[in-house]
Amino acid sequence: MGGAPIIIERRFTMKILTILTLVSLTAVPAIGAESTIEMLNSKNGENLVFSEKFTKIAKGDAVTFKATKPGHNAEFIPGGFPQGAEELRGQVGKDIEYTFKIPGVYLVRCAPHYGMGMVAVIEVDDLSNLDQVKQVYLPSKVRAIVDEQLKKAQM
Ligand SMILES: [Cu+2]
Repeated sequence: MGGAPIIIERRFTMKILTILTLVSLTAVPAIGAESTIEMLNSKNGENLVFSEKFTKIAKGDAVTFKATKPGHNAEFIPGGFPQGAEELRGQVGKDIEYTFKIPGVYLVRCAPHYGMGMVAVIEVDDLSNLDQVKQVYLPSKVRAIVDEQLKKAQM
């Protein structure tokens, strides 16, 4: 009878398939959280603002900068983000989504309203590049807002 080896082979194949299935299931990377920061003309009596001035998220989380009102954009302030992070440069009037892959502090501005203080601070996991961010040149109004947010982040 030549039946037995075939059954053994099938069982073995099933075991391999089960193992492969389990491996592929556990190998799927965790999907990060998603949040939205709106670009607004006003909020709580303040003009030209992002809906959140400070946001803390985790590595792998994504943020959509939503052009709720036209005439704004979202982009990183030069030098105001961790080394090695991909640039964020949204177009005026367009939504842009960005996944934060490197821990640290990110400074986001709206280019048209930068001098008026339209900025947002995002902390990803930690404040590892705080010294670098403190040394970036910022217009005085922006510096005041950023420092206030960083103070909150350190509490
Ligand atoms: Cu703006």
